[in-house]
Amino acid sequence: MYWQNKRILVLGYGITGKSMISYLRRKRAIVYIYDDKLGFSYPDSSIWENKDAVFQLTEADIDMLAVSPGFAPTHPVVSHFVNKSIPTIGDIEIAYIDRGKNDWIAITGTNGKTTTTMLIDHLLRKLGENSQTFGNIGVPVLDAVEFEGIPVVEVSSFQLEYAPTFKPHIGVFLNLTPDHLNRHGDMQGYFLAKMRMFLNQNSDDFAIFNGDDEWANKGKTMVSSSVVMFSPSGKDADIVAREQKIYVRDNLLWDLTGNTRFLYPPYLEDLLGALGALIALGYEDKLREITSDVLDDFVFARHRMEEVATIGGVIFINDSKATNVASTIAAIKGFEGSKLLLILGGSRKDTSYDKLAEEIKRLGVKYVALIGDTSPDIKNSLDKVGYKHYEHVATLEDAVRLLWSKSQPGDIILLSPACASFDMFNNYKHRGDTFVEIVNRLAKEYD
Ligand code: UMA
Repeated sequence: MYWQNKRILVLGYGITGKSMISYLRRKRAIVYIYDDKLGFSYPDSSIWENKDAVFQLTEADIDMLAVSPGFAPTHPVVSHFVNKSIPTIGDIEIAYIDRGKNDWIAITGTNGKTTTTMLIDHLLRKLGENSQTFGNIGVPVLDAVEFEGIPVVEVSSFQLEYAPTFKPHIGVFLNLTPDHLNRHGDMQGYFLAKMRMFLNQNSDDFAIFNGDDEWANKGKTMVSSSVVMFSPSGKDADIVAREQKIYVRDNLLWDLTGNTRFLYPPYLEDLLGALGALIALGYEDKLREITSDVLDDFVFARHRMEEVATIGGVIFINDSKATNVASTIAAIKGFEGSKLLLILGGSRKDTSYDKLAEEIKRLGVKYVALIGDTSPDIKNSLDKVGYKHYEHVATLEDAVRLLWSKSQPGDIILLSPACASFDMFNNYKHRGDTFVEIVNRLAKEYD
């Protein structure tokens, strides 16, 4: 009963915070709560006090901080207690300690984490295993403590900042491109946050790295675990894709000919990362037996290249989960630019939009609607490359209607904002759902 009578201050009253509060209370910890929006709450009290009350607490009152991932280590409440040498942990750390098993499969990277997590879970089930997804995908990791099967966890860099001893048996590193730099300072800081997951591993564990990614190649030199490399572009690696086929150490595993969903480059990368995890677990022969047919009933996550509707021959796609530049570039590369009308913009993350602007120009994207806090920054990048087919609008609805007025049958209207959503929405799901509502309204008007 490690948590019994421990005085723990939980930061955040969202998905993670609520899950930590109920878990720790069940373990008979003494739980204080703090949230910027709600204030401060003493144990066994249902009253929210003024926020500042939290700063009255000292090391004599609190044994530990249980931090939700959204709180940066520089948050004044976190700093207040870290300066008093109070340890900080998060839900992954608590779940890891209490589960006490070396069977975690964890997936990290900038883009594709959710799809890869879902693919590993899907393939394990097809192989007759009992598995379940947890973590950043939206399911609190503490639900994994009592889970009898294999936990497959999507892990963000934010969560890893509060998971000092967490060690997955299998860790997958998909890719690293600029994101969350306002939190991690620079790419090196972001990289090291992701690498934390691998640094506790030993030679009995496996680290799966994407050989096509420059940062993953750096990562593989830093680990003590067994390394499995994969390469979507067919470079020398344990698992490669060549001419629509997947090979494991030169032996054919799966023939993907005609499988347009998984030959789409971002998904091919996710699939190879997932196969890396399964092959490390010893499933190579069984995977060969069940063939790639097992992918046919895989359902992708919502808000990721989700086809919403076709109105008057114009296809509307919701890619609200594209909260960074790399993700949007990957999305638009899959289309012929001249037919593409794009909604961009959202809240700031200290990112440059120059590369995205270059791609928009190069592909000949038909029109861009800019929304949100970052629209002046994106405008500057578009101006720099001489791209002129854009307009600022106030709302997502205005953006959809503007692009609709510029479109013709055969075109694609894509929400792939390259930015977080917090300036106008609660999160990317809220933004995606709003987009779907607007498109459905438009469909009704058109009928
Ligand atoms: N809060 C503060 N101060 C802060 C930050 C948050 O008071 O500085 C409070 C908010 O008022 C709110 C609560 O904390 O009441 C929210 O906590 P949170 O931001 O940690 O979010 P959760 O609801 O706990 O959801 C988190 C993840 N969110 C973040 O990391 C920002 C969810 O990932 C995850 O699904 C969930 O835990 C379950 O594990 C979302 C995400 O955007 C999808 N992740 C980022 C990404 O994928 O890029 C990392």
